Amino acid sequence: MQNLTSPPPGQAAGKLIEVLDAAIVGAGFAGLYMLHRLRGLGMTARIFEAAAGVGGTWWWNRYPGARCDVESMQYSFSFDEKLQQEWHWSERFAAQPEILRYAEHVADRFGLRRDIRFNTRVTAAHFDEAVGRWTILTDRGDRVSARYCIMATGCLSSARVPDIPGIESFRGRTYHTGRWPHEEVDFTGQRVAVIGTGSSAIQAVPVIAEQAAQLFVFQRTPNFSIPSRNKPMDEEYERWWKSDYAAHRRKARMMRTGILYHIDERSALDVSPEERRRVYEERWAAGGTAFMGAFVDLLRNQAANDTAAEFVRGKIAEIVKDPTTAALLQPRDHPIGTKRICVDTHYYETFNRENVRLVDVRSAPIEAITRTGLRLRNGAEYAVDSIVFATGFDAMTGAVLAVDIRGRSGASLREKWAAGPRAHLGLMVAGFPNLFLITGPGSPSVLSNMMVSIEQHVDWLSDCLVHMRARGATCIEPTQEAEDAWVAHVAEVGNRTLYPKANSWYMGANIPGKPRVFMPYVGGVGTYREECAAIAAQGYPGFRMSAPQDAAAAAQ
Ligand code: FAD
Ligand code: N01
Repeated sequence: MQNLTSPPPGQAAGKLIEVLDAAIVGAGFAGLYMLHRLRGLGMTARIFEAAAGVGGTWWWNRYPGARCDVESMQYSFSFDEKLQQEWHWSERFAAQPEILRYAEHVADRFGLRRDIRFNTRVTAAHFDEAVGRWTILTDRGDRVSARYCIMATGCLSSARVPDIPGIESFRGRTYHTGRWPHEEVDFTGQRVAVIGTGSSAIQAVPVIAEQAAQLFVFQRTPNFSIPSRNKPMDEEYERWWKSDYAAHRRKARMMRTGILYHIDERSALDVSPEERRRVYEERWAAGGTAFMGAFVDLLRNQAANDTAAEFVRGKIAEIVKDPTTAALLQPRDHPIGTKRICVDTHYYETFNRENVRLVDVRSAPIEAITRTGLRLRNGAEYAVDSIVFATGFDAMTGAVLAVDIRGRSGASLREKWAAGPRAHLGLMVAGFPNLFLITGPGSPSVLSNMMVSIEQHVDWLSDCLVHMRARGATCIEPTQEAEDAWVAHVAEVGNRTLYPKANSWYMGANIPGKPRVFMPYVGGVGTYREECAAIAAQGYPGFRMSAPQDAAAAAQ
């Protein structure tokens, strides 16, 4: 058992720098709002953030073309009416610098920075049953004692570079989209390789193609992408949102994805081929992820899904002039939408440029990175000046498990999650009292407008802490039965969809050795919100609450 005066096994002692009500790990949107709410409850709280600034995703992902794909009027906080009225977004889908400015504005507006310790990575969090507190260690050798430990570490913050032999021998520059440098990167005149064709590459490729002398896009698996139809913010549209922001947000919170857009309640199979085409054309012309709302059963019924997939494959064939390249770009290995649907600005058109070449690394994988470029298994060599890894993240669990988290009796979260993540409501883990996960696995998280999901988790948790305080409780933990039932429910709902058919990062399939489990909750943001609200209204069944003196007893 760990106490405040002895460090966890294997860790340097470090000085006890402070005693807090709550330690928050991460200063992205989740951490920022969490800190704001906890302060409002009169708690002492501090954020520990590995980066030098706030913004999380938007601090790290500075690659060319990075922007959101949930409309900015919705991809923003709703908790403060003045904030949402006063902030003006310049585009339908804001670019990374503007979203980062927004995060910085929020931090300044609510005076959050004074309680954030930047350039500080949390390495371990160990629960001390004797006192019902967490001991948190950082890479600066600090030791912090906190009643509550809140992981706001992000679902897509653990950047991943594949294990390709020879990376260290490359003489040019290498970049990862999720760890982009802060100084401007200029590819003018360069031969550039982009590895990967997920959302990040699909945004970056058209912009890099405009600079580079030659761009090679190394594709293993093609993805479906819908044009964003991004444009400067329409004043009338902005006025409409702001005319009754609160009411529009309320509706969005009850939508399946937490995004206010029209979902056609018909089956794709119940309409004529002409009507189906008309609907798809309309959605394609409007742009964005709302394409997947064209019919209600696109993610449940393979035949329905095939109609949408075939429509997009047809569009790719229309746009891309070279038939071999077009065929390579057409996804055929997964139902549309079962990997995160991508949203682009002229992605497919980019392959009509003279200086851009698609390289199929499905048939001939990248065998090695050499001093001068890349070599494929078929012996082909590509000499380049820069390599951009658009190779994604150890999603949903990577950042949490990078921290050595130990609960009751020193049990390790890594061990508990060895066969896949287990958390009640995606929020709390049995055996790990007072540890909270914001948008954790088993919650709608990455299948939703993350701002909506972040606010919902932070609000639920804040209300829960108020409830506990009113009852003199300082310790909360889900029961094993409740956790098991929720994990089973998440799997059951997931299995009713087409999602498990794809080798996606939702399934952990992008990380060698990661258990193949569909991690997010696909039951819908509105349904999930109602479930969480009902649990709170009923006095938190499925959770055990206790005071410090009986915290240890509660475990027995
Ligand atoms: P993050 O923003 O990831 O912040 C987590 C923070 O925790 C990071 O700053 C990280 O440095 C820090 N951290 C992690 N581990 C530690 C540690 N051990 N110690 C200290 N600090 C730590 N979602 C949408 O809903 N709509 C979009 O349009 C959208 N676009 C996206 C575009 C890109 C390029 C990416 C990568 C993701 C996008 N997302 C989008 C998902 C996005 O991650 C979320 O919307 C949201 O920004 C997550 O906020 P967060 O605070 O939960 O996590
Ligand atoms: O990462 P990804 P991402 N050789 O995992 C390839 C959000 N996001 O950063 O599919 C060759 O999707 C890999 O190939 P394969 C969004 O949620 C949003 O692009 O494994 N290729 C794949 O093509 C998104 O889903 C936006 O065969 C290799 C790519 O790398 C999530 O972040 C923008 C390889 C990784 O794609 C992650 O997106 C950006 C290898 N050895 C991100 N290893 C918006 O638009 C990997 N790949 C809002």
